[in-house]
Amino acid sequence: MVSEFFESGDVFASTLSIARLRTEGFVVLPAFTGMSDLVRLNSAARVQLNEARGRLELEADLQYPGAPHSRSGVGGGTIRRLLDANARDPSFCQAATALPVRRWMEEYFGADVYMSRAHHNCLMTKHPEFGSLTGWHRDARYWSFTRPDLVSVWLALGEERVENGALWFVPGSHRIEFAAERFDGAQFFRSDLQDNQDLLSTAVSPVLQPGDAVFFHCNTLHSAGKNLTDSVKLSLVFTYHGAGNSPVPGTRSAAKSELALS
Ligand SMILES: O=C(O)CCC(=O)C(=O)O
Repeated sequence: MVSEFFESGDVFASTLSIARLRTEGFVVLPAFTGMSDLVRLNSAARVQLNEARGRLELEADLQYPGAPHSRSGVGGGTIRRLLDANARDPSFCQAATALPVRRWMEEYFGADVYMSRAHHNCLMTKHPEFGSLTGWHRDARYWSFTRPDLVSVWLALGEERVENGALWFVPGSHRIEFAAERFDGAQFFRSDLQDNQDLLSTAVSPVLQPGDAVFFHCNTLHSAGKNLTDSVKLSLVFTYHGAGNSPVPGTRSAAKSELALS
């Protein structure tokens, strides 16, 4: 099947968005997915969510604020992430490996591109009521690569805004070196410190329309709130790095082989 993914966005003129990502740590690429692909992705996502097969991460397992207390309690079966997304449906794999993604990443990294199957690579959900909020963090906190230079693509399958738990980002935070004490034991950015509060007051939450994508650096501080609407929010998330930046052997980052895009 010839990919028509992302033809609607002018991503081949990627230089500006790459410059923005380097400066801000994130960049929104509007209408990144064409309508027919978006329809396909959404129907595949609903099937996956209903079937709830394969490797799943439940809200109850994470115990983030607002999560059900246990798997056996009320809402205990609420799914947060359906893992191994690239292998779940051909449309997901196509989205993850689409030519415009590859070209953008090749230009950004200046190297051949690999997708991590160990990190993200998921259909991310945010359910009403039992979907938890995610505190301020850097994705690189638990990742082990030669260097922390990876970029994730977050593809909105529906509208994302503050009310349904959209992402928040701190512009430029990927370029800041923080002392270890600015994070708590679980590597969340502490909100009890004045310096941290000052920085977090600069955060923004871009509204995403269905089919928009936000690309963000693995060191960009980000968070997300609860879903206060009555519809589940669905997004596909994939993470990329350049050749020469490898997962450290023996770590979780090396637990699954990489997918070569180039
Ligand atoms: O949707 C959310 O709660 C944020 C997810 C997130 O930031 C992550 O998984 O790294």
